[in-house]
Amino acid sequence: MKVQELKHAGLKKWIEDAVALMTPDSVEVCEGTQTEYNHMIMVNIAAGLATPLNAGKLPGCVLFRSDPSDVARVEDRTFISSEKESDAGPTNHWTAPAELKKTMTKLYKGSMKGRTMYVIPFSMGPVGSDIAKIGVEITDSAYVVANMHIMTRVGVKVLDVLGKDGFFVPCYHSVGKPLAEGEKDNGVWPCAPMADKYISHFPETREIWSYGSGYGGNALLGKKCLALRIASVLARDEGWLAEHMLILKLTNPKGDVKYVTGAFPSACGKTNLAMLIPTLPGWKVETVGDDIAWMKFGADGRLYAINPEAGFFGVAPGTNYDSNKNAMESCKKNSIFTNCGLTEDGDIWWEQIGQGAAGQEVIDWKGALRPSPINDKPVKGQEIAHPNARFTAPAKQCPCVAPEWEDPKGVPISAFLFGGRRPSTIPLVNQAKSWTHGVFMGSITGSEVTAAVISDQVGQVRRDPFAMLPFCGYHMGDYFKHWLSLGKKAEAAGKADKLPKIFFVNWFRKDADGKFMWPGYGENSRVLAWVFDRCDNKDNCVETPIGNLPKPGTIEAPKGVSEAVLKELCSVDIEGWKKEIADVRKNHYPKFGDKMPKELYDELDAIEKRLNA
Ligand code: GTP
Ligand code: SPV
Ligand code: MN
Repeated sequence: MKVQELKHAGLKKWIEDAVALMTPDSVEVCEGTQTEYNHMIMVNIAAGLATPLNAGKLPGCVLFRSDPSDVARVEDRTFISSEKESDAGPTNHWTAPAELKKTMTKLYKGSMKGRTMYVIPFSMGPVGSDIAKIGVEITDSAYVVANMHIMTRVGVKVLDVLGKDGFFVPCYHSVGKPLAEGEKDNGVWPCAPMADKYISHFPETREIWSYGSGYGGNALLGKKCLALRIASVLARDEGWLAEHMLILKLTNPKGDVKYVTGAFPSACGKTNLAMLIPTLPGWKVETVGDDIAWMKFGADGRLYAINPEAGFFGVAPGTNYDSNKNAMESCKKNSIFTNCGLTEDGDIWWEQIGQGAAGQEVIDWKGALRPSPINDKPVKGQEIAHPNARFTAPAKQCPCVAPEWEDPKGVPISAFLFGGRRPSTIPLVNQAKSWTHGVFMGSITGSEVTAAVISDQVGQVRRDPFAMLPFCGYHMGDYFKHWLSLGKKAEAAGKADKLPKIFFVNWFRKDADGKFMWPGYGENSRVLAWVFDRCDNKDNCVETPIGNLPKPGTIEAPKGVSEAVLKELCSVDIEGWKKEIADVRKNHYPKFGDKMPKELYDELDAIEKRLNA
């Protein structure tokens, strides 16, 4: 479709201005059809950027290899550019909007030369739903267009909802690699050097400007940029929640249903939990979402969640038929693989995929030919797939997707889980004593940093409040206040009992040999079942200084876990917790200065007192 055919004058003007600035060779407005998707894939194959995979094994699938400098989110190059620095807060990078726009305008000048500008109208959330938000991304990357087709709802149907003057979040994206006359990509992933990469958000004007990266959350702007950073600001202003949370439907053996969300930092198990196959007989998990939840209060006082996305951008390494069969099934057709290994017969391969490569040589994510891996164990620094290699798969292909996953009303949430990779101290599961205590738990969430982000902190524990550290579009202290205010509002309305119950979980405790003490994956259903019963106030917990822990016997030890280990996982490490509390008091809360809510300091004092009693 041509720009001239657009009915929305504001949208047309915005595109025309971008064309004048970025000077692409041509412009195309995306219609969202299958033909268009196929064309995008063909364009990428012709440019040498995509390799078609074995159509017998993986029909409709392709593999991309990105530039080694462009393999994950770049937090150091991500900006929250509010008018006032104090509104971005201490955990975000900030530059004044006028200055940042000046710098980026220079970069955008002529940045699409030799390329096509694609205009992608997209809806986060089912098209036309009250909760959905519309964005329009302009991009010079056919890889981005193909991924957005899977991850969001794209095209004419979105323009219809937008009408002549509807609101949309304008999103600029350029890979920052203009082509000279006659120049082609020729198999080289286009992007700009690190120092020129910018992932910028202007919360007041609800704009996103991204430059220099073609990868994941840096470039698919509906996901982290719109659905979390901009949406968290909208949510604060409008009284709802935009969170880095999976959404799952849990059914017990009697057929009773509860919906649970979970906020774990990047690459800490959201996709896996959302698609879990319970080892506990009679229990069932179905997927509503695997990464982001938007939640609004219903008239009944309950929080209703929708998944704003339409696909999964999932971590490939570690995914196999034992750990996550449903993810493997989701991406076996019509999917895009990025930075995975390629076998001689056109199959994908990655570390911990379940087996070696059956004698076949493989091409690694950097394009080098490697001897056949005899097993699937990762060798640090020598990985065949990049540790943040990903699959992009349509959610509707997931065998366990819940029938109501696209219900525009959303699903009523009974429990929130917070968690992260914590090798010590933090128990398997712990229920908050109150909403405020739950907000406290969310606020002190920490995790070992994973390969989902380019950082020199990988492997070290850092605080990642609510798993939103890289995704909160405003001051984190104000964000804590927003969470507290929802509890107060519910209380004032006499509906505090309708709020979700809050839990902290940890699948990643390690023993003295550095081995995981809990098998995780399907065995996490034991914890989900305990949470389910907690929501019904069953007599299955003991009160402790840090919260409600499982009563002995209410979680049965899975195979390979001794009673002693289970006991250790479900008890309070008093000395460890004293250190935890001291660290929060000294190194974490003071970061937020006078924006740090007093209620959370009160919780800290109360826990400290109970630990010392
Ligand atoms: P993002 O997409 O980055 O937000 O990640 P995510 O939170 O969805 O994480 P995901 O489920 O993709 O898991 C990331 C990695 O953790 C994978 O390699 C998984 O195999 C591994 N993992 C997930 N769940 C568990 C678990 O219960 N135990 C252990 N040991 N590893 C897990
Ligand atoms: C994450 O890092 O939390 C992701 C991957 O889900 S990305 O979309 O690249 O942000
Ligand atoms: Mn994520």
